[in-house]
Amino acid sequence: MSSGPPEDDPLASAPNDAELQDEYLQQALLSESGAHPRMSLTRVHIRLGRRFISIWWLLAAVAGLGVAVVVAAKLYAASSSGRAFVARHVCIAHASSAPVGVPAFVRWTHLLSFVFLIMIVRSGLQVLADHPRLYGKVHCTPGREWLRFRGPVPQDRVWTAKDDAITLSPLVGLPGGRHTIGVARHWHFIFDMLFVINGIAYVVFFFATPWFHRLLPTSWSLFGEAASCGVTYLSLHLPQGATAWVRYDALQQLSYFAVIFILAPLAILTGLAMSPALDNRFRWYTRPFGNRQIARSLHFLVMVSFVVFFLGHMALVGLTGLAKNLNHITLGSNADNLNGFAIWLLVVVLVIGLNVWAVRFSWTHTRILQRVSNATVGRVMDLLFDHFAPKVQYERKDISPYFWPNHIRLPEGPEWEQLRDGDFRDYRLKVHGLVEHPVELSLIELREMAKQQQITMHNCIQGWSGIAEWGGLPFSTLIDLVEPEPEAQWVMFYSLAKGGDGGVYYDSHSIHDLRHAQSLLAYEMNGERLPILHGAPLRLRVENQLGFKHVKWIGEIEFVRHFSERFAGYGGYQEDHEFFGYRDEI
Ligand SMILES: Nc1nc2c(c(=O)[nH]1)N[C@H]1C(S)=C(S)[C@@H](COP(=O)(O)O)O[C@H]1N2
Ligand SMILES: [Mo]
Repeated sequence: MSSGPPEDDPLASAPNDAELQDEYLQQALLSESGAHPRMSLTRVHIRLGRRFISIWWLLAAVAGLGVAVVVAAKLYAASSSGRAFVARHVCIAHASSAPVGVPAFVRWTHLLSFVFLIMIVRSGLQVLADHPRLYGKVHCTPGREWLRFRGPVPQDRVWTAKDDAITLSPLVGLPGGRHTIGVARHWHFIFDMLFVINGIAYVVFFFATPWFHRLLPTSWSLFGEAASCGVTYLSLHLPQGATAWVRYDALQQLSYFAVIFILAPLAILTGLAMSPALDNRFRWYTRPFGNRQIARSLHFLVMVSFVVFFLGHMALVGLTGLAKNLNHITLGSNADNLNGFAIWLLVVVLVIGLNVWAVRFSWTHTRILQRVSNATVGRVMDLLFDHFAPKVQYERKDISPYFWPNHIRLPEGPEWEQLRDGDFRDYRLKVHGLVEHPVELSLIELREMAKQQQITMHNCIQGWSGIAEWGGLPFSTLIDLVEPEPEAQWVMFYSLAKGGDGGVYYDSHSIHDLRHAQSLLAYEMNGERLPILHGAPLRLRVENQLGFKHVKWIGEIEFVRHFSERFAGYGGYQEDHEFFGYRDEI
């Protein structure tokens, strides 16, 4: 019986981070080609019924609507009823207890949320580029997406989700390149955590000080006043009266309130709704957002709303007295000098510097970024998510009509061909390592042991998902059969296929996760024999983890003390080669 990983994989003996990083960089920065187009507005199409039309038409329609609204507002504002409405609802509310000025706390949290959001949006776009389609239903059927950033899915060949990923310029995405979702997620989650901490600090301050008088809507009249502001702004005038130093106008108050107390929480909640650990355990949590795909679409629309708000906010800051406004928000002074403007310029330069540094760091210190993320984000995920055993079951009617295939390489070579051509009669699953009873099991033996069926949602890290029925051997039965030794805490799954850069595709799971009722060695999909495309003869299901950890074409299983003993030591092929997080439950 062999011990250790199969094959003479060079990485098994000499894991070399520098080489892996180099390979990663080369792959990710492969120049744009037909198969890997760049994300650009020109390629974005939105679906109208059965047809996809260019996003430019939508933008033109929005611009046309904007002009029409301005004309209507101008006509209304000039009419007697419009004048009466604006006079009756005073745009600048007279909240008497609101504090004057901008406290240091608000200025700092404002600055930090700006910096964090830039990083979050840029890395989020990079994540989006890895599956550049957005769906309005639970299924991810090609042609049924409502928004796409590249052309239709080719029908004449197998087209995996990896094939579908597009390239992003580092000017737009963090870190830029193609299929750099692992690194993008590290930045995304690190800055998410900072954003949340900053947000919590702000909310505490908000309710602990009189500052809440500035923003909290406490009377219905505010909406009439905001409408009056709207008529004024849209007819291209500025409201007269007190400045933001003393109080916000009603529209400003409502929009700031909405951004902080509606948009930001929605960003967090819709983001969490994409987690397999949450979705496959607490369906009630995802349900208000519909499902993972709708949550993903909403997450995107929240991002668009932030960007639109940001542009409008900047424009109005400029139009309503740039120098003073910037003094308010940077220095907390009401002076008319250019000090605030100078500080603003400095911040812009520093933020650009931060982004240039982050892109460079992503490529020169990829492993360090991954380790920092594992030690922070990974730890938090362990603490928050790890004890949730997946248990959600869907019904037959929920099964997805289309299930994306995903891999870079199928198994190959004469041994594989022999197995495949023999209908896997000669297939033997080898289970070894730190166990009392190592075994080799044929498919027939596996089928005879115990069978479980489950209808679950598969969550790919790239963004797509699919519901399918899986039938196979509950992993706990295998654990009981082989009796792991006490020091065995992790289980390695070695595929018969290689990964994209060569070397055995593998991943690892804790025995804790594998004892969950929904951890399965599957040989059936949707009531039929598992197709080769989806991992025949045997593939893994561990429903609280992302798809890349569900190894297909399993050849060997090894019980070990810790995954760090194998290959480069980060827990799996994608963790070693693509710098993914060490267990991705979100
Ligand atoms: N051997 C092997 N297993 C693999 C992969 C792979 O590339 N090689 N891709 C993983 C990824 S990223 C996903 S999302 C799922 C996809 O499973 P599917 O092809 O059945 O959809 O398989 C996982 N298992
Ligand atoms: Mo995946």
